[in-house]
Amino acid sequence: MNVSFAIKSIALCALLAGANVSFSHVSLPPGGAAAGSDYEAVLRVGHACQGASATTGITVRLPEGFTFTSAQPRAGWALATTAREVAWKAESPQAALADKAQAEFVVRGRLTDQPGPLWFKVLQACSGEGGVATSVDWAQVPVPGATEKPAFPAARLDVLPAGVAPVDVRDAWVRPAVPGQSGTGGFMKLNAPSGTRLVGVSSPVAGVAQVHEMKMDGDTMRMRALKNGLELPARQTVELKPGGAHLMLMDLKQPITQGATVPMTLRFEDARGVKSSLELKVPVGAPAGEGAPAAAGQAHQH
Ligand SMILES: [Cu+2]
Repeated sequence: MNVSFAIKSIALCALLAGANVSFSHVSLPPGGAAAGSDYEAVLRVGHACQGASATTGITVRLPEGFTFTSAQPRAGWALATTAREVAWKAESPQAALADKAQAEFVVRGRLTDQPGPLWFKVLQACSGEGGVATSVDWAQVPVPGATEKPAFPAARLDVLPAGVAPVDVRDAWVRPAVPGQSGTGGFMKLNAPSGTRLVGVSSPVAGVAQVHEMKMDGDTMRMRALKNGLELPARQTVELKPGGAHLMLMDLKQPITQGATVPMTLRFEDARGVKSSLELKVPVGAPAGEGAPAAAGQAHQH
């Protein structure tokens, strides 16, 4: 495996902070999915077309590299599918999705063996003032190297090479440690689109690294290693934070100074026993901002 491919960098993606989790367009959960795997594309719609009062239709054009198997029906909506397109249409104005309501439209299929980004293009049909029909085509694919974000981006899925964990990591940081201090903590937000378990951590700066939890022992709060790892339920953000579960770096081999970065490897194992890992470069010091991705798909290397 190409190492630079697997290393997910914070700095490269800082400019995109928050863009992936925004509900301002039709999107897929960040974090990606393994090449060759069965994948449930959960397209999130967070609002109607601009100026419209309701969403009345969603049509997804499936990308090459995604082999359709099924789509989730929606009560009150007609569902029409072909190998390349899935369309939901509200059967009545009452069934339409109100402007601010959030909804998920689910397509299942199998992913290509080829790593790289896949783009799901989504036509959102809406109804506006007096029932006037409008639509937005979320179909723009960003041009590599372009600094400007497209106004109507297609929903992106990062197909990850074998061994790279389909887990989104944000707001990662390591607490500074002065010379002589034996240990410090690492903190971040983890989100696994299909669910997995964080089973281990390692770093060249630490002789020993563990996943820790905080537990009451009598009336004292103590930390201890999580023997079976930390469960990451599908599409739920699990926060490693001071006072809670965290990454423990012990037997430090160097001072951990503010502004430096700490390389670390997170190891995961999913319910089927498939192992994967993520290479991170985590900044030392408090997180720079909300939502900064520490791990983004390889194609995030804009
Ligand atoms: Cu600890």
